[in-house]
Amino acid sequence: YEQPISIEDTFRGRVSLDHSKIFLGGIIDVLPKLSQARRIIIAACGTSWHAGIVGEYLFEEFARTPVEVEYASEFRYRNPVINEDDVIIAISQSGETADTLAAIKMAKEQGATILGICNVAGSSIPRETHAGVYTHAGVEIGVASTKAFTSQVTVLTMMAFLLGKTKGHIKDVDYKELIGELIQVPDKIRTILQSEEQIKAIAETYKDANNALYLGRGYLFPVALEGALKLKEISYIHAEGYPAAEMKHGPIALIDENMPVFVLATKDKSYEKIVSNIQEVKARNGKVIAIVTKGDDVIKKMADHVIEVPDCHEAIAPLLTSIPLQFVSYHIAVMRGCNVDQPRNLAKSVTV
Ligand code: F1P
Repeated sequence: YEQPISIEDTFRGRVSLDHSKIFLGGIIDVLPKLSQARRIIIAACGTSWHAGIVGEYLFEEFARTPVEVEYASEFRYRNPVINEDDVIIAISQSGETADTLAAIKMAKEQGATILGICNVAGSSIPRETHAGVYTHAGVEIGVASTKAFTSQVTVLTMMAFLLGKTKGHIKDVDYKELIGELIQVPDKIRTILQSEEQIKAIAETYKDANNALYLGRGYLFPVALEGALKLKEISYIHAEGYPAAEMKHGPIALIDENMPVFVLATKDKSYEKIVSNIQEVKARNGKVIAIVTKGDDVIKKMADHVIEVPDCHEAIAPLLTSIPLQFVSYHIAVMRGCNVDQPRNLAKSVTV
């Protein structure tokens, strides 16, 4: 419920009133270095890693900079090739995650430029970085990251637009339009939050499921991963997120009448393909819960349930579509009697 405000706070002072400029003071000195980077490596864990994949899609599309997204918990232990013209972006809500901290220390020793996207000012990761942009999500009480995730994606979106503009890949007119789209996100989330009763009914239907599948394409693939993680973390239901196009390479074998399949199906350039994926699930009697663009009557006729989100640019869709998935997980967890704020076995910052 706080997400419209945490995103507005993350925008504050960083977007001009006429929507023509983005100003990220924390990275202004390294913007030339970032513009010339041969590649960006994003290192993070858990939900922050999912934000990193959204970042990869954004940076490659708008700034045309190659991006690799690494689990910091793997990256730190292998022997990756790192160059002085690489920029590493560490994403961490707490700023204390031991794996992410170790990954950036290693990359720093090898001469890379290190940036941070963190929520907690003065925490260990920002202290190790050369520059960075704080998210302004405020204190996150629940262990499972929710508003921190959407604030991280907000910062990554601003950075990708700014970098794309700086590198000359985004024209002035498009820049203003993209910023205009981004700035509408808090109000659009307020609209989505009004679907609570409908989301509770969906949660009631699937609260006893043993498994769930989450599918998305393009910008919505990382949202599928994040949707599955939220369900796992707080309701202890086994869930898998997949790129929808991978379904036929394995997960389709799991689909039967007991399998709820959450499909991220808003209007974008993969829309026709995602409609085919829904048909494939329905042909195997799977239960489809589709997140769709408001007014989509085509998917409404095919899916068992639809949750509508307002129309938006496809690059903005992760910020909107992740909300109903968080919401469903929350209500399922409450109905199963789980402690939503403090799930078993999880810690807010993993410092060892
Ligand atoms: C990373 C993370 C969170 C997750 C849980 C454990 O934390 O995996 O995404 O929700 O709290 O840690 P951070 O590096 O973003 O603080």
